[in-house]
Amino acid sequence: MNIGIVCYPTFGGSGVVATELGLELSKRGHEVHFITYNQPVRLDLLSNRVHYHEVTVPEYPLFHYQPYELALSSKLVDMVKLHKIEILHVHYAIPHAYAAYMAKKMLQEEGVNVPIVTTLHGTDITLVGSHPFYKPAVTFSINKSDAVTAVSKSLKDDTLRLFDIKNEIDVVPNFIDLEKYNHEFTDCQRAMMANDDEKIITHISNLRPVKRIQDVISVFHNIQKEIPARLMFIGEGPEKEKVEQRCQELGISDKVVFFGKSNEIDKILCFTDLFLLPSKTESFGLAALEAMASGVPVISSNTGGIPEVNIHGVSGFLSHVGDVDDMTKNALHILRDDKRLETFKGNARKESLKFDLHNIVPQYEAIYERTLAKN
Ligand code: GMT
Repeated sequence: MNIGIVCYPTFGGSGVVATELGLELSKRGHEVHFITYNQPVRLDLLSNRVHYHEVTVPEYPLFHYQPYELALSSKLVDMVKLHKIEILHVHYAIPHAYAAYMAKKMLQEEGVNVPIVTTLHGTDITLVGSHPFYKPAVTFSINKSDAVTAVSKSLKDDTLRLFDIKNEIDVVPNFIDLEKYNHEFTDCQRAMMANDDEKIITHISNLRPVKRIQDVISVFHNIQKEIPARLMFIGEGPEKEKVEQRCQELGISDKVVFFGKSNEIDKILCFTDLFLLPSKTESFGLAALEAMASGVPVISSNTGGIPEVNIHGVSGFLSHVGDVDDMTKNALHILRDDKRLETFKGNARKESLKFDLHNIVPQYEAIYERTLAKN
């Protein structure tokens, strides 16, 4: 198939999933065209079956807001015609599903039919999309898509609860390239980061309020009172400064490292003992899955789709949102006993196998085939 993929090209989970999907589809013999405003961060391998087409939005002083949707839909029209793209897979409803529908309508005028598959990722539904300012457009775009997928059962339920949806929604969970997180061959630089007796705890996110980074600090603060430990933060975002300041106030700055944005999280996860994800809401929790694939147990909140990934008492533990004491108790339960820690590490890796990209990517292929057959 000749597939067009539209996504946010950033470090966010939706962009990562879209990029990894495109790369795997190309390995499976499909032609893949990424259409977005920057080269996706994990798209470092351009091959003869992977293409990137940049959407540029000319700046014009009349516009208070530059019309990205318009530029995107025009680019989609051009690229579908030029490269004979058969199907468009858009990740994140806002504004991608809307722009793709406009492109589809324009193409129909020229006798070209291109079906649209929309994948819902989370904040496009739970945080942003259901806002009254966007809701009619998001509802319309989902209903007009030729196929709709959600990354967890929880997100599907949220979508049906928050919007008036007439379309079927298939649940296709996020996936992971397990090879990439197989640390047997990684040169794991643990000694550079911590002493042998210290446990390493990691958090990865875009450090936005929804991630409840203050809870990460509170849990870590409690842990390091009991056992020697260090905390690694990966990512950039609006909460970072507040968190740095809080670390100073608590006198733990020397035990906390901020790595910023990184494309090599596997190299940090390889020496991590425990992953913290106390989010307020999370449709899936790709970062938790990446940790588990690296054999890292997860202490998380029990919100949204996280319980579909992190299995309570097996790959880690779940607590109510904001229950820092319970998270601390669970973290110490795992970290205090090396034998138990090894068991949880093994379990985490084992649970991640359910999300092997070789099992999940064919589900998208089947949806493309079904959608093309109907159109
Ligand atoms: O979590 C974020 O803030 C980024 C966001 C995104 O759209 O990139 O992540 C969402 O999609 C990811 C990939 O499907 C999911 O793993 C995340 O759980 C989801 N985030 C939220 O629901 C808050």
